Amino acid sequence: MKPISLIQFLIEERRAGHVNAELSLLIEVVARACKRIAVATNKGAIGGVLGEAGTGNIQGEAQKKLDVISNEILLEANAWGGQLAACASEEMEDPQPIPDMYPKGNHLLLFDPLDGSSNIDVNISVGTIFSVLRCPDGITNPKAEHFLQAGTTQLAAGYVVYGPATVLVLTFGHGTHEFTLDREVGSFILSRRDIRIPEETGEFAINMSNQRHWEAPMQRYVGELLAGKDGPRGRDFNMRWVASMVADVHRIITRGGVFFYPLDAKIRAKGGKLRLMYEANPMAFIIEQAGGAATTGRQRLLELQPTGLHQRVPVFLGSKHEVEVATHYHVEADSAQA
Ligand code: AFP
Repeated sequence: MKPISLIQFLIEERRAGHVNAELSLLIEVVARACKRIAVATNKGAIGGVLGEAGTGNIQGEAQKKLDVISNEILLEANAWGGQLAACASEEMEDPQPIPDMYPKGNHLLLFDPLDGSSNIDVNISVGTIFSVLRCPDGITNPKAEHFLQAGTTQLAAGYVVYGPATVLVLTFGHGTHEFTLDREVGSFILSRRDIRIPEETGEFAINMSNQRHWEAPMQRYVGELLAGKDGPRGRDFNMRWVASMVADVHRIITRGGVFFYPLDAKIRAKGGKLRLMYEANPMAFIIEQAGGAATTGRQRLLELQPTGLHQRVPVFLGSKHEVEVATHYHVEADSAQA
């Protein structure tokens, strides 16, 4: 079969009425920016891009040089295209308006430019996560409040994983599709259409070092997985944990599994570890469109009404059955306490 490039795929999606011209152009621009980030990450030590930038982001986390470079690449690529009203990023406190010299569009773009960047210096996969929203009608200079839309309103979401291959996974709400970067040709080529995540799985991902801080229902759920064949679940489970959410999610998109970043006593005051607007929501959209489930442990992630641009939430996502079991344990424990 003849390879289908991302551009061809986007034209097909336009013809099918799944995207308009503006949104399809926006995705092309984001994909092009991600190719530049792939080049920068691939250079590694010889590109002089590894190590700390010596600055902190809005969350008070140390920024890597590649966090700053990736953020600039995405901002610069998206400023002039005419599809956006503003961008928001993990690396910036407030949304960045589109400079007055460029035309403005009616979309809002949110991104985590380099997720898992603490892994970059040890040559483990990292990635970019993005989400596209519609700019509310009549708003020409969007502020943070205009981005605070529930995940169900996302027009598109995607991630790019910079691993042994550079892979883009994308949804417009009509299935989840994967594209692999052909480095010689310089194009993303459709490698899997309409991905389906198996509903059952024997593989889970969680940072076990936080176990003593978890809530009782999480202790119960993971305790049962660890008990294996002899426990109440009657089967053995295997654990995988990369600590780059993009890489962990990509494994789930490829062979099933579940990923948890639950609430724990250490992070309770912050609301969770992962960011709702540019990590949890886009991943939840991608996972649901592939037949998986995504919750906060208590409710469907995509239905959560955001209260802040950098809001953090607990995240449970992946193969439907396991997400449902873990969520059920939390809901049941809450109602027993009520
Ligand atoms: P960084 O981008 O700072 O490396 O954070 C990555 C991340 O947000 C997510 O990709 C991982 O799942 C999670 O943090 C791992 O965090 P812990 O090591 O604190 O469990």
